[in-house]
Amino acid sequence: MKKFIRLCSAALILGVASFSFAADKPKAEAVNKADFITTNGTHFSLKGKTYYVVGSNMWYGGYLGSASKVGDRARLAKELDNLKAIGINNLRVLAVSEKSELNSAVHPATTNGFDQYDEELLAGLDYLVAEMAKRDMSVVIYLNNFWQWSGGMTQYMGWIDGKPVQDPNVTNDWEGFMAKSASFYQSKKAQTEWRKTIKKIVTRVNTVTGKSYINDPTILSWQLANEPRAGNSKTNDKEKAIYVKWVNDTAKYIHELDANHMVSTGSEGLMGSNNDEKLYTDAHASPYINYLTYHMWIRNWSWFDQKKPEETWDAGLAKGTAYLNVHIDIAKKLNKPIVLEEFGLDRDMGAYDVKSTTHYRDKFYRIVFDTLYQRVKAGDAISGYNFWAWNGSGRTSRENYWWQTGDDFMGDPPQEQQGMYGVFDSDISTILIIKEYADKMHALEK
Ligand code: IFL
Repeated sequence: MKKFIRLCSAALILGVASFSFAADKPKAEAVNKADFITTNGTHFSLKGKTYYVVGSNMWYGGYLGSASKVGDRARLAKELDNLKAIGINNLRVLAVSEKSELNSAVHPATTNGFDQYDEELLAGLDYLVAEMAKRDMSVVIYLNNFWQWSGGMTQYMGWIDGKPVQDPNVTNDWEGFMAKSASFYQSKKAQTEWRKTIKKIVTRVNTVTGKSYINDPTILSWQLANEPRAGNSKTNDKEKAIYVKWVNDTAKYIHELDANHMVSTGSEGLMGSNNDEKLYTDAHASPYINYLTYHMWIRNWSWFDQKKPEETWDAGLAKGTAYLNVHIDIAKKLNKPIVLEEFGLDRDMGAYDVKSTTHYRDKFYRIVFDTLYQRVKAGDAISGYNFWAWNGSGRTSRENYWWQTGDDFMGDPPQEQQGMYGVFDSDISTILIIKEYADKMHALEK
């Protein structure tokens, strides 16, 4: 008992004490609050300095970290080293996937049904977090997906209905799919089951480091989901209110489990909020949401046509930069930071091949980086970005570019052609632009 009290006192002197009760033995973890990234008005702060997210998306990081046959730890180390070398300090990754019947969803999944976890695959996330910590990188971990490529919300609903999720499929029934996905917020059963998964992940003890996730400063924030939307294009006020309440209540729940980390939504911004500024603002005004997120997709949103680049570039880019700026102003009104946590563009003429050129993508990356950098320099609410996505050394040999189980994981998820938006390690011109702006952003960390 005396020893236990001494441990408590030591931990309290360092900052916060918390205890895990593995094998009935309380284990004290020394936690220094100052090691965690927090908000300071419209900026992130770490150890007295402003912290900028200079990041990429790599949803499959936990997959690579797994010791199972789908994992590839040597590749993970290489990807992290390469990203670190070009100035990337943050990754946005998927925590869990739900087993789906759809080919366009990743297989295997970490979750095979309610309470059925593939522990070996889940431990891949532990390995990833441990490897990122070694490289002084931070991670944003999302706990669900509005889209079907990782099972996600529709898979929860499929388990509840007891039917395979075939229809509505995002590729053949866009509106129907979104309505089904958003029905997740209203299902008591889905929310109860999902909270069990949230608790399992958030209160997890890392099997590699022995450290509780709650006490690990590598985690920048828990994120509710990838691109949650209130519903489809016909979402009504009642559904919007349900969504805002879901954001608030889930974020509150996560903060109750974990007092150390920030919580974010994963929202695309206005385009994922029915172009309704009130909806977007209400969701991010929650006291439990620490910063705003947004995404920018000029081709997905038909502002730019990759097959008619010259004709559509100017107008597309004008809309894109206006979109970048308007969200930064919304963040200022809420006095919170904002992160552009996804953006991307096709290779030239919509090619997927690793050898095809990236003239327009390079121009696009430069404009996005520069727009944000100028606003960072001006002291505005923008706190960084994650490009979508890092393919690194992943390659496909499929003639149709569609992912099949066992293929290399890429930043392009199985719902999309492999090579569509991801940056390969051979895309030198793009990588040089990423590095140029990463260096500029890091130079502003004071
Ligand atoms: O792959 C997509 C991903 O699901 C996402 N946003 C857009 C990406 C590219 O279409 O979150």
